[in-house]
Amino acid sequence: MNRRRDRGLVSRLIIVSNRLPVSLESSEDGSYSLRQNIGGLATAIAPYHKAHRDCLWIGWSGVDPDQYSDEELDRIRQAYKANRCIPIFLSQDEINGYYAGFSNNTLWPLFHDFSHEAQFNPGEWETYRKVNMRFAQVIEPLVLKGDTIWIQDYHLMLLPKMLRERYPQASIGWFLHVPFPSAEIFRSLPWCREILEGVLGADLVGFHTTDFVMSFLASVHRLLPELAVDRDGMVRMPDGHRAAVDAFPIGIDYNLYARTARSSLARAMRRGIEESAGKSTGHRYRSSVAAEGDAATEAGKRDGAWWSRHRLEELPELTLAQSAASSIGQKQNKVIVSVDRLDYTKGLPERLKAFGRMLQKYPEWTGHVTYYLLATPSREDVESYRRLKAQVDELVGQINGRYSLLAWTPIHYITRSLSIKPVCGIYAAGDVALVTPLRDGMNLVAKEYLACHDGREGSLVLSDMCGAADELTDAFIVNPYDIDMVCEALHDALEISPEVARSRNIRMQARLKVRTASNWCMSFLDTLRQVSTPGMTDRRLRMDTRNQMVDEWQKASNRLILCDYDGTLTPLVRNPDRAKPTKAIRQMLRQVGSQAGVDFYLVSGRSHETMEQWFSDLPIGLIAEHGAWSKSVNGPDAGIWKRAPGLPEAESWQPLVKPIMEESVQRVPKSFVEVKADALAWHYRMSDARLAEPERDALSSRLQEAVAGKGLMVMRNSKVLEVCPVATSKGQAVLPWITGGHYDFMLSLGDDATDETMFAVMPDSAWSLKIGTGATKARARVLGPTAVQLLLRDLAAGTAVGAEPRTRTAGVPGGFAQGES
Ligand code: ADQ
Repeated sequence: MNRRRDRGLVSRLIIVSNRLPVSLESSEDGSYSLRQNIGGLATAIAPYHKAHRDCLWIGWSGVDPDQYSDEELDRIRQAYKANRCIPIFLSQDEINGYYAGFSNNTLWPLFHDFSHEAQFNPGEWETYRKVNMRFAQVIEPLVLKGDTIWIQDYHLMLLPKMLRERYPQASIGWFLHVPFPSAEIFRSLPWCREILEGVLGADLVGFHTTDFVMSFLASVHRLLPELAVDRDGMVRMPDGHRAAVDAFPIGIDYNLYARTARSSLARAMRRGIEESAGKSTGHRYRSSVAAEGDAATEAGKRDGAWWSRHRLEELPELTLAQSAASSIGQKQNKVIVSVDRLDYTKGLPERLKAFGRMLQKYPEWTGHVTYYLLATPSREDVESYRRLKAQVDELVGQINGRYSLLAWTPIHYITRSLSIKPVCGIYAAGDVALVTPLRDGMNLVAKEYLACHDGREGSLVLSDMCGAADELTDAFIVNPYDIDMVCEALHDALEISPEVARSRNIRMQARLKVRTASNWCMSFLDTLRQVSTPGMTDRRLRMDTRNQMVDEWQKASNRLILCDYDGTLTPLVRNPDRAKPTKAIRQMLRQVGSQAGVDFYLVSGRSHETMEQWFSDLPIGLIAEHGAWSKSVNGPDAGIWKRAPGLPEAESWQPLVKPIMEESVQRVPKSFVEVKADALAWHYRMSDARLAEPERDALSSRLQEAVAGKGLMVMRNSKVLEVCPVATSKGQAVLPWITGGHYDFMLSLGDDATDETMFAVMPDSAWSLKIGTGATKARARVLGPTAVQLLLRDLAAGTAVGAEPRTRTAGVPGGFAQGES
């Protein structure tokens, strides 16, 4: 029975993922508690879940129900419920078919381009379908009208359609954390059409990168040719529902990693690593390496010892020891780090071979570079994973056996699972991080490493087969299959000067600080709301267009932003005085306005006195009263309020118009008149619309009559009726800036009819963004102030980033240092 209840329009979020963000721990007294899981997904969404008291999270508990009595299971449910989590219990057969089987043995390899590892087992597919149905059945009684449901990852690809059939009006999002393969690979899956149709039950289908979006749409085009993709990039389903497909690159909690790297435990770990790598202790380590070098030289000369039967070149160990000794004092000791789950997608054997090749090709690194390899085994019951573990063990053994000195071992191989503090200690100790997956949706390790090097040097060698490479363009980008290329990049990364490494990091870190996990979460949910709102999909600002805008912004030298305030930068509120800028908005305006080559203007209908009071201390220009007043941010008139020429004097008309408006104030409770230097506005946002709207129409006619022939006009805006001089409009006011030829990037943003006058005068090459519904001349549309704030923060970080297009290291003339000097 459908027990869906009506809760009005309040939107509550239900998150659905394979695993819950918390794991069960039982104590000796028989009670149960829950521990927060670490990992990208849990870290990204858990803060939203915690902050919203009515947000629910549904997922597999990891608890085997056969191990517990009914009473114990009830207590476990209660423990989860206290954390607003609803556990799903799966039997061993279900886990084998749905999780270990179809998810991990079919979808995981296929989606990571390892089709040769993929198994196509109809029984496992059937269990996958049944478990997706189980999820739908658990969710069903919990869904209320107006709820938003956000489903995560490849384990639950059939669920969006199952829920759509139950709730045609629900707002459903689905996000894939791993790559989406090419149509050629995807179509080899016998159930590929069902999977696509399952996912397309969502209103918003999200991926990490625009490349994955394109692969997905290519599969839709090829496998479901009957479905049309409309000009807004939405897939039309036969039931009339439309699914938007877009990219949302996930971030990390930057401050958490930067802070944890500074914790005493992480600092102690870092010191320990540096000492054992011979970075800081120096003396004993050096004397041992030197002694071993001497011994090698000695060995070459003496007769009678066992090695005398060999020529030196047959015993490279001896020359290595000499080489290690000879580079003492010339080579600073360095640490390489990597942190992985032991999975074939992570490229561990290839990476180890590249490290081995570097020691062979550049023997001066012998004794002077230590690789800390944290690789925790996973899925050990699967044969291919066991084989991988054996291969990695063997490679580590070979390299260590071949190159070790008495006081130095090239690879420290750690297979334990470590918690966040030691992991941050390892990251912080690394002069170089070697992050070379053969395929990865995003890869958070690369981002975490950079956060642990906040504001300081430390080089990143990064595979271009992961989503992170799209954003971290200042890294040493490599093809992880190309052993020589990784070897060279590693050598270059070790040799790079600290100043250059630091400046590269600062650019990447500026971006990571803005594109955080919580901003990713906000951005996905904001877009989901937008695509679920009628009238909001037309000209939606998609990720590819947004990227194009950011790209043009970065290439420009002189940038102009013209931004409305109420309803654009900040939400519309019932009492206009309450729209005072928050600390976060002021901070953002300061950040954007203080960038070199950026002029930011707030273009508002508010009085210039209010604008002065709220914003005069910020490095931005102000245009007030729809253009009647303006204050430049630079030039000879910078900081001086100027009144537009030729306006009728306020004393000549305000005494006549104000009493007419005040009559309406008498008739409509909670409405009021705002007096500006060159305008009068009747506000009725706080009033009952049934009373206010007929009065607005009547007042509008009375005002039209009263101001006829006086050079004044009556403007109708969102819950405001305003009288102002004909000669003023935002469009008129911004003309001097946009026609001056000074700016090579221009962006205007606004939400109402007054802003349309601005959009109308923008040149074709400029950007314009409409906030909210309604006909518009703007180039693109976003939902509301949240999207505007995220975009402006991103642009501000982009100015700091100034990233070059992504290039693989080798094969580029001048190598990676190009453009650096
Ligand atoms: P994962 O496959 O989990 O995520 P990744 O993005 O690298 O891959 O995140 C791994 C997380 O686990 C990181 O937070 C890392 O610190 C931690 N970790 C890894 N190995 C560890 C070890 N040996 N010990 C302790 N901690 C370890 C999936 C996709 C990714 C995508 C994320 C988020 O496969 O491509 O980036 O989701 O969407």
